[in-house]
Amino acid sequence: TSPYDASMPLPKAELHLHVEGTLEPELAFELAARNGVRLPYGDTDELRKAYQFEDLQSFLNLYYELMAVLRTEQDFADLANAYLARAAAQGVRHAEIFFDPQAHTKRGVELGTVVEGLWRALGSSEANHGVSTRLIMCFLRDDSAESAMETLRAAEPYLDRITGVGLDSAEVGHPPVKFREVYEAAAALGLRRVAHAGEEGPPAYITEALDVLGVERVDHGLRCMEDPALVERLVRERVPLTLCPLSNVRLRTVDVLADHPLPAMLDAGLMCTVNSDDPAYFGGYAGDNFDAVRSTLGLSEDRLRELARNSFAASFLEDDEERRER
Ligand code: ES4
Ligand code: ZN
Repeated sequence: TSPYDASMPLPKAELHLHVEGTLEPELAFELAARNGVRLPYGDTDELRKAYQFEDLQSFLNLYYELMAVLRTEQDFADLANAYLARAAAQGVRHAEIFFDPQAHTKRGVELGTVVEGLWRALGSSEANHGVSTRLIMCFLRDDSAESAMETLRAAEPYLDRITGVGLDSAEVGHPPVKFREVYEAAAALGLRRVAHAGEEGPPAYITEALDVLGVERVDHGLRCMEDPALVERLVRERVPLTLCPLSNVRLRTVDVLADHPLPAMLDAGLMCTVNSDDPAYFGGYAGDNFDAVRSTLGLSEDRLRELARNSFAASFLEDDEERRER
């Protein structure tokens, strides 16, 4: 019950974070130089000017373009280490980190390079940053189900380091049911399941992610608010939603932060968490998202503590680990 103190950020877990979305312009240019990759931007200022998005797709175009600089294990290690240092400084004690294997394998970067590289950072994160981690492999929903299944099979040698699967990229027109068999196979391998749903897509995609894919959490889930019966179900089943307020503003899912439905969602009894999504692109890491909803949405200290508590409760940490992190 201590008053808010910005010098002591609230301990929290980050549950919705794309590691490729933590690529800051400075690191992008450093890696481009190291790998002899030419970026179509003169410098970091010019690149930053490209960070004005109309919608999810306009962001994804830049997100995939900049991945060209990620080529070696060390690149992925440097990327993840930079994220973990920033996250730790903002009170993140545990991070469940998404990565997009197909975005790399289709450019000729092997899955092993990605996983081994990320693991160089994640494997020593508790010691180096005081942040425990989990890795969640996402399938690109605008690629085929066959490609997703091939990716799952290719990941089998690395499953000791991969906790779960997710579903991301362009949502509309790519309903969860497209990935039914892939998620069944993932479940059979003992993987945890999450999926983006209801970011730009309709509430029906949230229902489908729960019923067809068997997800334990819904990433975003914002548009559930259009369907009162769905809200009631999500409340009753205590389905965690990993919201990303600054992302929603930058991708124009909400007009301005002051209009964000987070307060109404909490009032409805939904199990919300606050996360950063692609912090290098959307103007803030986990603590910045907490600060923004605190100052702009006027959430009480109790609500902020509830959000932090939810983040650990909705994580894939075991109960004993969870108590230690908090
Ligand atoms: C993403 Cl904000 C968002 N939505 C869907 N897919 C993504 N991949 C990276 N960021
Ligand atoms: Zn996301």
